[in-house]
Amino acid sequence: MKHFLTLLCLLFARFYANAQNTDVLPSPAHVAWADAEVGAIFHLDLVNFEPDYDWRNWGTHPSAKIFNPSKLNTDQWVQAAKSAGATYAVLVAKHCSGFSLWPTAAHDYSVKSSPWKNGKGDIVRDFIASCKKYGLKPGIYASASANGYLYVDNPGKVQKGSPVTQQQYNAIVKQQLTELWSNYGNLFEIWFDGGVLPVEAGGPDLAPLLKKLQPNAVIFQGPSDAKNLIRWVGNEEGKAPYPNWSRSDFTTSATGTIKIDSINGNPEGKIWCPGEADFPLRTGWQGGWFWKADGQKMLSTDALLQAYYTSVGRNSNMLLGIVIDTSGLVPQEDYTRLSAFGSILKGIKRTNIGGLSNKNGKSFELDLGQSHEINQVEIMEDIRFGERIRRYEVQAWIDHAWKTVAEGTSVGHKRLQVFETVKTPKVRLMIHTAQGEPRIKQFTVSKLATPVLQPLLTISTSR
Ligand code: OTN
Repeated sequence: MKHFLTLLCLLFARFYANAQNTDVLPSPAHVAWADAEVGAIFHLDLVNFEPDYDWRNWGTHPSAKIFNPSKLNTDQWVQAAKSAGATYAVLVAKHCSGFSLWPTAAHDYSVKSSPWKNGKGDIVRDFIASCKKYGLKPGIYASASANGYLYVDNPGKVQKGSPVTQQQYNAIVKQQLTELWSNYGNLFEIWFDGGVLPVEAGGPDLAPLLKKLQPNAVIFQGPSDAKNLIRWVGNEEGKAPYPNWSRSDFTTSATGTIKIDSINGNPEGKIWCPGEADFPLRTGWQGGWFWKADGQKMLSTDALLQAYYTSVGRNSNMLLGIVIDTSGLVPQEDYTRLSAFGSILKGIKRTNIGGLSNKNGKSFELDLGQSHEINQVEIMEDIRFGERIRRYEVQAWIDHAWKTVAEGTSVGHKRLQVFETVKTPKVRLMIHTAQGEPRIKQFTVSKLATPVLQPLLTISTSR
């Protein structure tokens, strides 16, 4: 009896441990966001019209009168994003200057004081309408952490000399966010650049507002008590670390600093908080986020492809920064590069040679019928049931033996790995370590054409 009870306790402990380890799950918003994979983020601000402006030189902010993007066309922006393969798009509605791209009632530093459309325009409204028109899910960035007009520096602290106190600033933040989160419909993603100053440190209480107004949006670096959090990957190069677990013990910085803890996440982490890899198409002035007529460079399609593999291919979403020039358009050369990249992405999706979907278990074999050349594997977990894989290996049958072609740890929504081409009639996926029974949404092997493969072989495939 004693032994029986001990055994029962052991079995219960094991069951409990497994349940514990698989019970941190994504919300439906998280799942939809992971499925969206590629997004775009648009930047346009007063600094485009006055490139010498430094928002930290308090009291030197440019007049709203210089803002006149006379050919502004948000349809063109969204079409450019779509041509690159984006399924969602985020508008920077207020960056560090504090100038607001919608006619906020909180203060006069906005489009309503500009000559653009005689002060009657609303870029947020136009942008959301264009997203709807072209089927992209809309998001809004309006960080609380910096505001040149109101003398606010990271992480959302009012500086000496400001025309407003911290409490007044918090009220302005809440008012502006209430406008943005109430007047433009459901948002797919909300961005807090640099995090949000915690309430205990004197910041605005935003989690209840999010819950009330946008309960289904995912929140980049939101307040730690908010739902649907996502985190930063720690760089602006489109390079998620590997492993890159969807779970974590914290969201990233709530302090506005660049360094973040636990960059890889934690497979046993307390919250579901996957990474988003944001990076701009351009490099140079203003980090490449904002347009300038000269002196910037653009990423090549090879570099964009590498970034896709080190973001989406490492269980992160890819958020590509697109500039808007002073005429109010995505420059033609950027548009051309974006659509070239989009065509490459589409082409990649057409190279599948064999695969399986929606299977549970730890070992799967793919019979390819006859010998085929392959150089890529794609593994997806059904993350609705959590992230269960901890270590895996993919082998191909070559010269009468199983040979390892890929191996790794985190998978999550998607893992892509490329390797030197091999010819094989069958492939197997073995999950060596897991928490609970792995749920495989998809396991696919494919052949990438040599020009596409070449730049990818230069990135490390397992780290
Ligand atoms: O100067 N910066 O603020 C900066 C330089 C290089 C890379 C990032 C930053 S800011 C950084 O932006 C991230 C999004 O790209 C996150 O919001 C981080 O929290 C923020 O510190």
